Parts: sequence; C-alpha cells; structure tokens
Amino acid sequence: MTAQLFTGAEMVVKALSALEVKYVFGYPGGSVLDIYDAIFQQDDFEHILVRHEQAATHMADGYTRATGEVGVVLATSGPGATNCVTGIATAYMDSIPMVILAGQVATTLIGDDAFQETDIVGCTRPIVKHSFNCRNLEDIPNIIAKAFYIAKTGRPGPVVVELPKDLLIPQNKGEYQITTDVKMRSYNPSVKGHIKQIRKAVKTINEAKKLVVYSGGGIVIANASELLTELVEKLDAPCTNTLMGLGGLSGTHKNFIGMLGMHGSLEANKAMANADVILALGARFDDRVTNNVKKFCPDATIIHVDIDPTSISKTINAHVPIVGLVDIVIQQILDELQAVDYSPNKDTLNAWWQQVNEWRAVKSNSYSTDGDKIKPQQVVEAMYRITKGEAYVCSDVGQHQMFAAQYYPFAKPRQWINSGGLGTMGFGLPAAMGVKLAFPDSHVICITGDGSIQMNIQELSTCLQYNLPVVIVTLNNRSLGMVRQWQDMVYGGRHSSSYMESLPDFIKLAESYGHVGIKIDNLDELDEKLEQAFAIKKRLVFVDVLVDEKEHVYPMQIRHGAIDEMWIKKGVQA
Ligand SMILES: Cc1ncc(C[n+]2csc(CCOP(=O)(O)OP(=O)(O)O)c2C)c(N)n1
Repeated sequence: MTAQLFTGAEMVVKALSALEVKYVFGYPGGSVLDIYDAIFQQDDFEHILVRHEQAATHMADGYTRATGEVGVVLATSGPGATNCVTGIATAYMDSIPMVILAGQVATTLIGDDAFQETDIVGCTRPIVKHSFNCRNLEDIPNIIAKAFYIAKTGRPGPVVVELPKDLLIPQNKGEYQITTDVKMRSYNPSVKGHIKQIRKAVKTINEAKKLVVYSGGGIVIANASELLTELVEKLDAPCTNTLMGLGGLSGTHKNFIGMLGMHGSLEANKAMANADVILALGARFDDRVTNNVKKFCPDATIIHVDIDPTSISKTINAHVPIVGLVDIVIQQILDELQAVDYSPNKDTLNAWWQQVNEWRAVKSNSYSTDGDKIKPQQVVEAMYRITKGEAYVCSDVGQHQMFAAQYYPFAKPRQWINSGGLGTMGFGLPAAMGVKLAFPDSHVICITGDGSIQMNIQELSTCLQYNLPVVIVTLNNRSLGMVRQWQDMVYGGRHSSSYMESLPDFIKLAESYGHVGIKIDNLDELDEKLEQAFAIKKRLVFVDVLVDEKEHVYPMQIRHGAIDEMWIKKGVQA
C-alpha cells in the first residue's frame, strides 16, 4: 500500500494540530496562501486575522504569558515577516516561548531580490533562541515539532521557521511523519542544580543575618510560585519581585516588600543594598534593577539560580552560581533545609525585619492628591477595588505601566502582563486580546497611555471580529508621560517632542470600530464610571481617563547611583 502524500502546506497544518495548537495569529500573503488554504479546510485550531503582523506577535505573546502554552504566529514573506521583528524581540527579551512561521520566496529565487524576499532568519538572528530554514518538504513536520520543543524548554524564547513557497504548493507532495516527543542530542538544558552548590547555598543562607529573596520572571515562567512562597515562609525572609516577577509571591503576602529597581519601593531597594545574602531566583540582575553595577550591593554574598548559564555572572558576579530549572532548584533547597533541620535565628531575623519595617514606614509608594485632578494612581487603585484584584492586567510602556505595577498588587503569577525587557509601546492591546481569548470569562484590562495605545489601535477592529471585550483604560495625560518626566528631571524641563498636539477623540474612535467609549474627566465620577465600564461584559469598553498631566512616577532611582539611591517625591531624596 502506498503512503498518503501531503503538500508542505498540509503538513504545516497537520503538525500544528498534532502539537495541539488552539490558535494561530497571523496575516496572509502570497508566499503562505497555500497554508491559508489548508487552514480553511481544517477545524482543529482557529486562525485569528490581525490587522498588523506586529500585533499577531504580541497577541500570541499575551496568550502565552497567561497560559504557558507556546504562541504561534504566521506571516507572509518580506513585509509580513519584518513586521514581526519587534514582537519577536519583545518575546526574546522576556524569555517567552513562541514559534513564528514565516513565508519565504521559492528556494529557486532565494538570493535574487525576488518580490517580497527578505532574509528573515538573518534579520532576526540576534533576537531568536533558534531558527530553521526549511529546504525539504518532508522535514517540515519535525522542524515544527523541534521549534516548539526548543521554544519551551530550557530558557524559553522565540523560534523562527522559514517556509519557502515551493515547499508548500500543491505540485509538491511528500510523506508526513512527525515525532512530537522530541529528543535532541545536541540540546539538553540542565534541570537539576548541582548538589554541592545546593549545599553551599543552604550553608550561606544559614549563616545570613540579612537575607533577601530577589525573584524574577523565571518564577512565573517556571510555574514556581507555590514553591517560592513555601521557601519564603520557611526562611521568613523579605522577598522582592522584579517587574517581570510580580505575582510570583503575592503582592499582599506579609513578606513581600514590593518591586525593586528603577521604580521599585524604597524598602525593596534598601533591603537589597543592605543585605548580607541575596538569593536570586529566576532573575537576571538587569540594569533597571541594579542601577550602577559598580555600587551594587557591596556586602552581599550572591546566590544566583538561573536556567541559563550565560545569565549567571553576566552583570553581577555570583558567589554561589546554580544552573537549573528554578522550580526544581527551589525544591532541592527546601529538601536540603529540611535535611539540616534549618530554622531562622529569631533574634537576627527580628532585627532585620525591624530595619526593613522602618524603610517600609516611609511609604515610598504614596502620592499626594491635588484638588479635583484625577491622579493616575487613583485610577489603578479604583480598578483594583472594582475587579477585587482578580483581573488580568496587560500594560503598554510608560508611566501608566509603572503605576499599574505599583498600585495593583498581583496575587497570582501570570496576572500581570507587560513588556519588561524590550519595553515595547504597542504591546498592551494585542497582548490583552491574546489573554481574553484564553480566559473569556475573566476581566482583562489593558492599562495604556495616549501614546502607546495609538501604536496598535487598528486592532480594535480585530476585537470586534472575534468578540474580545477587553477593557482598555487610557491614563490620558496628553503627552508621552515617561519621556516628559525624564525631560522634567534631567533635561531642564525642555519638552522636546513629548507632547502630542493632536489626539483623536478616543470615544468616537472606539465607537467607530463598533465598541463602547466612556470618558472620565471628573474625579467625582471616577468610581461610578469605572464600575459601569466593568459591568459591560459583552462589549469592548474604551475608557479614556483624563489624568493629571504633571504627575511623575516615584520612587525613582537616581541615575548612576546605587540601587537604593532614590527620589521618593519631587525633589526629595531618600
Ligand atoms: C516602540 C517604542 N517607542 C518609543 C519608546 C520610548 N518610550 C518609553 S515610554 C514612552 C512614552 C509613553 O507614552 P504613553 O504611552 O502616553 O504613556 P505615559 O508615559 O504617558 O503613561 C516612550 C516614547 C518605547 N518604549 N517604545
């Protein structure tokens, strides 16, 4: 009996079904029309037609951050593929697993400057975990399976698969074979920490007098939140989360001392600066945390747990490096603590907490009200109350992002979705759409700015087509607020190109896309109108809140200073 033969396009679709993909986010074009035709003829997954390929990448990314499943993007060759670049870089910087299927001109035309030819593998090489050029039609299924495996194992990241047109067309057929249980001899990321290093870490923890747990996005990605909580409670240590790690330890946990870094709390940054031992879990000491690396935590012995060996001692030297999956390593640490019958020394621990609580008492995350002006922080606090702290919150980039991080204490991991590493304006709305697809019955908020929302506003149209009733809340300060803040603080108040002198009427714009628009320009109406917005469950609501345009985000690290050198109010240093 002869085997059934399939086109490359059919193989792409069959492979995605075999890998149990539920959604593909994409946009058609010449080189991938055969794939679109094969998609039309199947029911295993849904294709979401975006309005711009960048949005497809962010939508896949938001879906992935909320669910942990690999996000899938499909784009045509040339401009379709290059439109994905920002989204690929965004995913790469935050270690998000994603597979990007990019069309390519026929293999016979590659290198000829053919119509819509771009070397997308070359273009994206520095911002992918791996990439594949398919050159043989029968390799397609296993290449896709490997792409998924590489994307989600070890330190996750985006993988590009380039698919030339002649491998997809009906004239070429081959046998379909796929191994979804991938094993690769050349790629075997470590999972367990070395036992000698675990013992060293526990000995260091045991001798600590001022221990801080510094946890990052790795905790969220590895679903290690419960283990982190168990460890923090066992050590009874103060714990700070990075911007990417928020929700890893609940924002309302008694040991949580706030976010650290550039706009972190005073107590988090002070605790880090004064710690004698820092236990870094799935965090990478990036420059938005450390501030001046030369002044970084001089007295601390650093235990650094990371799945990626190249992350360890990259910016800050680790005294006890441990390579492994953070959930497995935390379990190993817990086992070893048990084995040595660990319990914290009450006197030293009390003295340390007393000090931390003194920093806490400064209440660095506070703001002053100003007559009837709506403060952006008040808007975030009101949303926290109304959604009982249970919403998925996606943000764009700017002041609003920091207010969201500071004033919406996330109880759970994967609840807070933002572009931390690349800081991509335009991320928020499509990311929220990806989350809403996954969790249609939850509140999904996109907190954004009047600048950021305009970077992917065309996706309001996709929201209507696929019925994605997210709540968009624009903290509208009539400016590129974060840029304006820097110009106020560093550039003598010269507001060079930070004011948009024409803004659309967002309410009319939302309505023209078929949605509901609500404007809030009066503090007295803030709660009532927000409640009204969140009560509308079946339609997208665009809430345009006119906030105080002069507000700054505090606390804020002083440039080139130590981690704990901070402005805590306008003109006031800690
Ligand atoms: C794509 C992109 N371009 C430029 C920037 C630089 N940038 C960072 S924050 C910011 C201002 C954001 O303004 P808005 O979205 O209105 O938010 P706000 O700061 O006012 O809350 C800019 C321009 C960026 N992060 N991303």
